[in-house]
Amino acid sequence: MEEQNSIISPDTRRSERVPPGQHLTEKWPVLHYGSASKIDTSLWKLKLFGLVRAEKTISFSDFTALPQVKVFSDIHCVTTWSKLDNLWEGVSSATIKTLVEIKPEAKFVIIHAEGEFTTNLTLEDFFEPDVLLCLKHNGENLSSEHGGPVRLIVPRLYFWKSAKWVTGLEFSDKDQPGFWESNGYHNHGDPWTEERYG
Ligand SMILES: Nc1nc2c(c(=O)[nH]1)N[C@H]1C(S)=C(S)[C@@H](COP(=O)(O)O)O[C@H]1N2
Ligand SMILES: [Mo]
Repeated sequence: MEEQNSIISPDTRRSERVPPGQHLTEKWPVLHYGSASKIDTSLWKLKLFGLVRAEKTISFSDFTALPQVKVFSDIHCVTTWSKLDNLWEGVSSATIKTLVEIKPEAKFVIIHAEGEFTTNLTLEDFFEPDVLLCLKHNGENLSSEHGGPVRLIVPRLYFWKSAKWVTGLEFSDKDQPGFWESNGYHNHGDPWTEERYG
């Protein structure tokens, strides 16, 4: 599964790959608040807004024409399951930086998803080289229950930061705790130090 031209998420190289309090699963559970969104790719758009020089909206066909990367990473869900050896494919957060000019006051990105769901990241966490807006998992298009057509993948943090059905990225000078962060989860979510609950 691990391929030569992939970005290898550094946590997959740890001698103990499973963070404290986690256990392994082979299956890929489906978890989200509310019902899964079915999104027609002809209607899907990604809005880049907030503290940027000029806001931009990208269609699905323009999005899929952007350079693609592969990222090899593990999943760690705060509900204690971990799933190793995932190969993701999509658009790196680094590519987003080439599409809009982010103002220097911006320190955070608020990820917006279908159904008013949001989650928050520092720009530092968002621009780690293994973060991507993902289209495929292990060679197959993401199913709608797993967040297709486009979800975020943030390999170094608990999986609730990996928003499904992403529709927008808002650059901000203020941190804005999102859905799970406002409902008891930690604001950051490092699995290695068990930043589980706020
Ligand atoms: N839009 C949206 N994305 C979301 C969530 C959600 O409720 N809504 N839940 C998060 C949580 S808590 C987890 S564990 C993962 C689960 O992703 P999966 O169903 O693909 O395993 O999605 C994350 N992304
Ligand atoms: Mo979760």
